[in-house]
Amino acid sequence: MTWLFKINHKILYQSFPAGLQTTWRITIVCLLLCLSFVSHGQAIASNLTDNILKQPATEITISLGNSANELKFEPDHLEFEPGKRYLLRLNNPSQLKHYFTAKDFADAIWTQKVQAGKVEVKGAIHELELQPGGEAEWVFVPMKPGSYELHCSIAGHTEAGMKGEILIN
Ligand SMILES: [Cu+2]
Repeated sequence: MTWLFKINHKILYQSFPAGLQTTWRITIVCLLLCLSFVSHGQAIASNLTDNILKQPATEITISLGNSANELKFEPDHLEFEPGKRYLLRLNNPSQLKHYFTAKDFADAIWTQKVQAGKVEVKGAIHELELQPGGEAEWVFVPMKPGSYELHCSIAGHTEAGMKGEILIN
């Protein structure tokens, strides 16, 4: 590979008029610098991802409603630190269907997976629907600090108090 590059370089170099040779040399240096930065950056990124995925996940549980069928999240305030790996366990102990809706929060995290029963979903998730007795596990890494709202999008539930706040800080 190197010899091929050298030959190509030499041929190209000699084919340029004298004035352009310096420009060519500078271009090559810049190109090589760029390439080394890009590959270095990628190496750092993949190391980071590897390290984060090896982290044991911090477990946090949230209930959507409760056994008395009160319309609230328990707890209704969650806090996460950016760059740490979390396992959020969601459950619905009530007799009503509920949603965990937190679109801006979902945009501020990197989701590794959502698992419900024997199904594992990868990629971006914005909303989870939990049937009575339902359970789900959400594994993610918070990325963007901020304060995000959480609510249940079933008609009337947010108004009745089924809302909360999620902080990444
Ligand atoms: Cu609800």
